[in-house]
Amino acid sequence: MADSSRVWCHGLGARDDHDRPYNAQTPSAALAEPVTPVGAFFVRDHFGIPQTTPRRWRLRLGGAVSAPFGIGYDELLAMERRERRELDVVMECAGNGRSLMTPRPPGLPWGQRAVGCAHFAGVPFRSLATRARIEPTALEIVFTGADSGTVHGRRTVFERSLPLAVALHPDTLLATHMNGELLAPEHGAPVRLVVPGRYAVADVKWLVGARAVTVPFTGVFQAEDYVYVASRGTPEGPVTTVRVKSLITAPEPDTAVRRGHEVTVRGRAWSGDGVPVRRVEVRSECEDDGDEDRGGDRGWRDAVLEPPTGPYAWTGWSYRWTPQRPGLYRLLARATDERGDTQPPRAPWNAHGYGCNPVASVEVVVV
Ligand SMILES: Nc1nc2c(c(=O)[nH]1)N[C@H]1C(S)=C(S)[C@@H](COP(=O)(O)O)O[C@H]1N2
Ligand SMILES: [Mo]
Repeated sequence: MADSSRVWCHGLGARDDHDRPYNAQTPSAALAEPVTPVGAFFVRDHFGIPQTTPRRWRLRLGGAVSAPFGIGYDELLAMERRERRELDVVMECAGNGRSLMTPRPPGLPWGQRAVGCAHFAGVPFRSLATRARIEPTALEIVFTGADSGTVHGRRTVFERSLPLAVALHPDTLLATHMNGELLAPEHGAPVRLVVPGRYAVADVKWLVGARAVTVPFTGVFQAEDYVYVASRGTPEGPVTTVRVKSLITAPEPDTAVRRGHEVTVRGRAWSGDGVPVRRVEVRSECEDDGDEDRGGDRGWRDAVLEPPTGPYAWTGWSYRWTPQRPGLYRLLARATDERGDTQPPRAPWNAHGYGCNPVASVEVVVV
């Protein structure tokens, strides 16, 4: 289960190539930081980075509203000065971990690092929606990006919808800043949507439109891709809430550890919809050792949790481990959230490879 995808090339483009998608995982070292530096933060785009400038940027609010309007960047920043909201948010691609699934579903072969946590600042979408006066018949808001291309043989723009209640939640932001800097082009400059606690496909980058609709939206990224499909059968619906998950950030895979010496196992854990992580447990399994810490549900020990920096941030954890005998060990970590949801022992398979949250593991050698 080693995460060998630090360098991989499927779909990899150049940051300054505006015609092809640029996709990259967060480097492991950056995951040791509570807030992921912008330059290290994973990137996922489908069509390349559209060239928009703050001066030309405009967001249009329309559809089932009684007062449609457009807003420019300066006006949005002026609003932000009055009602700025700042949140630390874990952003995770719904396909993160896909390469752990067997058989591997089609799609980008992400390892476990299509995830990061950043400090976002912006204006609640709710404030603009109030001004547009959404009609009572509206069901969802469709958010539109400035990027477009061909998917499954059809031209499409990047669009994704949210149920009205989620769109109007005070923490659903039109973000202009990430980690105190203006948004970078690859992360959606000048304005992106941030929907804390949902898989990152909801966080529409290069946002240029929001329209209220009275029937469920069936765009390609809503009804064909980014949906759970258990087999080749009928879709079970779009990916929404982030599933509880953990990552081991130390020790690095294949580290050699001296027996009798203490090693601090560290990592991060998070869940969706602002549900706090209640518990992280760690277990060690020795490949050469039949009994002790092996099998079933035995051998799990509680890690120490650090308080997260906010309701949507991840929780740092650590566990002191002193292996007594030499051998090849596997360290496992399992997070449980306040809802009681926990990570399954194996990757839960689905046809597009979404929501992959099996227990985290890393192999180390004790000498
Ligand atoms: N306009 C637009 N928004 C988008 C995408 C895209 O291709 N176009 N990709 C989505 C997906 S699938 C993910 S995982 C996140 C990634 O955000 P990041 O690149 O800032 O990490 O952006 C989302 N927002
Ligand atoms: Mo994604």
